[in-house]
Amino acid sequence: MGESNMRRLVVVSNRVADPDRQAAGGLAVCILDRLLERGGVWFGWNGDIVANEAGIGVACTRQSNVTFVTMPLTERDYSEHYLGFCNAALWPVLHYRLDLARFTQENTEAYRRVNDRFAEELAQILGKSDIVWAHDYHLIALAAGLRSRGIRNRLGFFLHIPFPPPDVLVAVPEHEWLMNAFVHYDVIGFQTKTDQANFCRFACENMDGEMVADDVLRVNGNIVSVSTFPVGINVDSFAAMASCAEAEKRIRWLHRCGEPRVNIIGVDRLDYTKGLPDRFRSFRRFLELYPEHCKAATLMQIAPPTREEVKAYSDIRHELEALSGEINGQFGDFDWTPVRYVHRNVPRETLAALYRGSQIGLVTPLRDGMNLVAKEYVAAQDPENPGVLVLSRFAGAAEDLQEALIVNPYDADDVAQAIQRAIVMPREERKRRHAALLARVRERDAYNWMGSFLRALDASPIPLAA
Ligand code: ADQ
Repeated sequence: MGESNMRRLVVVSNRVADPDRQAAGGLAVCILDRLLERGGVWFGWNGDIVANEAGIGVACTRQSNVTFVTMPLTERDYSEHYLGFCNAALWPVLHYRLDLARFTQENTEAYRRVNDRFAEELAQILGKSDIVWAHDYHLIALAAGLRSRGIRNRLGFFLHIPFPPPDVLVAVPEHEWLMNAFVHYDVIGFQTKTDQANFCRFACENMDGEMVADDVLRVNGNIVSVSTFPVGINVDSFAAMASCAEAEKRIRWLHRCGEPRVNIIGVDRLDYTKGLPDRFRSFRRFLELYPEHCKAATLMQIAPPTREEVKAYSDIRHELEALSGEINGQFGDFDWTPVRYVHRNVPRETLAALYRGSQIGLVTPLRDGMNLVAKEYVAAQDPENPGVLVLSRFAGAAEDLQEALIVNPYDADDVAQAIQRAIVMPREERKRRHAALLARVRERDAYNWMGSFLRALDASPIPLAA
């Protein structure tokens, strides 16, 4: 469908991307590109924190035909809504980690309050025919706030993280309120079929909803289109970064930093969902089971800090530092450091080169919505001599990327054996697996993800809500 006659797109996300500070190729860039193409608005938090509500002002800036409408959070909102409910309650529960979830009544209230404030401000700027696309778990209740203000526009939502089965979801305080608010969206998108099925199960079993057609749910008098839209990357830009002359130089450097090596790469935000301690333990198990690789195999783990104000995040940092010290102490030698642990952000160009220079991409989250690192690793490989992706069965990406070596990240022996299998895999098998993976990554790239979601939102036969 041509996009010229399409309605104005209003993207809403917790954090609005700063157009001047985006690394090329990220998901935010893809969204921005599409906004620039069709014109639109990006609405959300600007990252600033003010003392109290009196300090909240809505700011409007323009770049080409995109308007950025942003506002700050108060200190209290930041602590109770963002850190408290979003990142210490919803994030762990939606990743099946009830053991790490922390709940307080104040935090739940703050989530309501901030969603309501977003709805209030957004309602003021919405034109009659705009379509709204909200992103992620911070904004589940936004649609209900808009509907209660009489907004009848088409509203879409995409969840970037997993959606757990009903038995797990009910651990969220006031989950009934939350789910009743959720179903005011017209289109709800998930990363995987499993997430979609979990959501529909909750709606049908706990809310008297019913499936009225494939992917169409009637619940509480709303008709909701519920589908899967797996997130992807910009394959060509990543592949180009990985094979440019500068990348070649970096790869030569990587290979020169020691004798012939098996380079294993891990790249993740330092988040407990990414399974980093288990990964380090698996690597230790690999060195125990296959001592012939001592002095040859190195795990480079790049893990930039994130959400450090939440306790579970500082805990994991300490655990990882202790583990990498232990492994290096136990196995390392004056000419070999088994684990190289880099706790900071790295430019995307460097990441691309590191992926290409590594024989194994180790992507072993305990639970992940999709995991774009797995796709970036595939895109960065030399098709004539590709590395092997070792991928957790609990990453959304595993639904699609079946030609990877699929592992159980909780089982150190399983992961250790997969590393060994990757090392000895014949080139022909690596090429065959890589070609199949690359085709899948290409087919489901960032542009197709956006395009298919927007098509569903633009053109779905759902009547506008009354
Ligand atoms: P994240 O949990 O952030 O995203 P992921 O999909 O792996 O996880 O994306 C991380 C991105 O950050 C990748 O593009 C990666 O290259 C980049 N990155 C990681 N470490 C970096 C470093 N040290 N320096 C620079 N860049 C780094 C959430 C969900 C995922 C889902 C995405 C998109 O948790 O499951 O895939 O959203 O929907």
